[in-house]
Amino acid sequence: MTIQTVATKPFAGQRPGTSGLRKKVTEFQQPGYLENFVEAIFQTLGNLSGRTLVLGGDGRFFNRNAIQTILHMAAAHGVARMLVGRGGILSTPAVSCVIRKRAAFGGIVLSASHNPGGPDGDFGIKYNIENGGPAPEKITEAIFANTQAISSYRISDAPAVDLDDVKITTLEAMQVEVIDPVADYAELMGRLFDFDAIRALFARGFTMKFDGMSAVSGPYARAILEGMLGAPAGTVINGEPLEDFGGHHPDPNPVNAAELIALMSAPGAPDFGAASDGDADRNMIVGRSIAVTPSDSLAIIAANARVAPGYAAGIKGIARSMPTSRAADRVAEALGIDCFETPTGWKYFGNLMDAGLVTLCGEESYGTGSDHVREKDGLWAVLFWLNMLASTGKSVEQLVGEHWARFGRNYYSRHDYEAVDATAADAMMAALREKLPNLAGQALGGFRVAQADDFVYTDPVDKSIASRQGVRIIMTDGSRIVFRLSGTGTEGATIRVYLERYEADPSRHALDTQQALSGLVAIADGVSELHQRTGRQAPSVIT
Ligand code: VG1
Ligand code: CO
Repeated sequence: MTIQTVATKPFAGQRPGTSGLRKKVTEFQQPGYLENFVEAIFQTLGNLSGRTLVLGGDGRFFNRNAIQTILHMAAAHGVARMLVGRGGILSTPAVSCVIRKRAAFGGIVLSASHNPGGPDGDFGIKYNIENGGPAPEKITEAIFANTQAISSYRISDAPAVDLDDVKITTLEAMQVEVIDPVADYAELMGRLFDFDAIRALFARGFTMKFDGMSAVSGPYARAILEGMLGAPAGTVINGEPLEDFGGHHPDPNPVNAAELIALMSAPGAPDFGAASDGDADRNMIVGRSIAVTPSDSLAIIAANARVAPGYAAGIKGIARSMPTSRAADRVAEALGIDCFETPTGWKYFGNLMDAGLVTLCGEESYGTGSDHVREKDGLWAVLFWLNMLASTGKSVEQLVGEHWARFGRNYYSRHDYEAVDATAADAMMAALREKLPNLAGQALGGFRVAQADDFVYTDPVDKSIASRQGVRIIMTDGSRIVFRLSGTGTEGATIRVYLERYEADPSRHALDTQQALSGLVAIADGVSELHQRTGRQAPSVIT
């Protein structure tokens, strides 16, 4: 067994997006493509002797091949020890948890998250640093630069490593420790939440369905909900991770999880419903006939955080991505704590959490989490809701209704236009940016523009600047329209239009969301000329 140096060439377009490098599986299957990116990671990290790295993925097609390649390259780069989830499986929050708990140097996460899997689907890879969170831009840019300069990679030619049993083996001089993918994570959850209260809730006959969408959250949900918390068998549906996610689109929203939504409005519906995404970092919370918007979920968790033992001392601050609704801002104000507004993508929350400025973070895209790890965490959010339901004895509908009555309701929706011609999308954004200086002060369809800009973020901790993070039009009454292009799509461009309107009056809290936002939708279309420019008459997905 020897270490080989293999000649290769740089590949175009290996620039990581919102959440690492995501491409079609067929692109990753090109000889040298994955190796190029992994070599670039190792070159960026420098001397790895004595270091431990964590490795695992969401189990999608190509996961096992990629794990073997990465292990063999890690051995060739002098990594001392690799911790790998059994079967190559680790959810994104579990990687973050293991990095922190075992004081690893970093980790490699294999996932394209909510993007479809299978031979015709997507694959993805990203590097997480020693705080357990996604590498900051400084590192991802260095990795990208290395992918452009590479002419060879190093890899061991040793036979494949057996990953199906929890045990320690060696590959060249490197130790490979196969770990139980669930154990560390489950232990952490048990410390954060009142498992006794949740167990008692299930023992009283409380019913729930958790939709694993045939992705990686299934084993975690089964072990914790059905195993540790005593929920009846069958509580977790679609709980077996499949390489193609059983054809599901593992992006938990009311459109993709239509089966769960239907179940929750049918006669005899369970008390509580939840779903997670491909790599288990997202969550959808559903009550009887109500899907909780992620922005509201963040705000409600923040307002009730003290019920959970891990948050009994209160929360230090909240951070939300810019397009996320301002529901959490009102809670922060009431609690007398800060609410930070960051660009889209979890990597921007890391510094705030490390500096002790925030405890809770959230994104409108069904992502919620806290400083227990440095990734968003789907099952964590579900357990938080269970803890709130158990401790208050209230239903999801009650918790949401009472929250709106106290803080007002932020009507919120995201309209996605997927697989749009990239040139048309870029032209639309460029034209919008040009209009911005003239929008302030203008009256638009019953609203008046207070501020129109392209969001620039200055990290309060390291002062790094991220610009062009989304065009926003903010009205004098606090309503907002935000436009940005997705950084995770793999086909053409995806335009996201985010719409928000605040309503303080409780007698107007039961409006249909799309109706409540229709005025803003018309303004968004008028200002952006989206329909003319893209030839699309309606969004591909409304959430
Ligand atoms: C999307 C979401 C963003 C999220 C990102 C990664 O990014 O909008 O909020 O952080 O996915 O989530 P974009 O650039 O397509 O809008 V995941 O579950 O893919 O790690
Ligand atoms: Co995800």
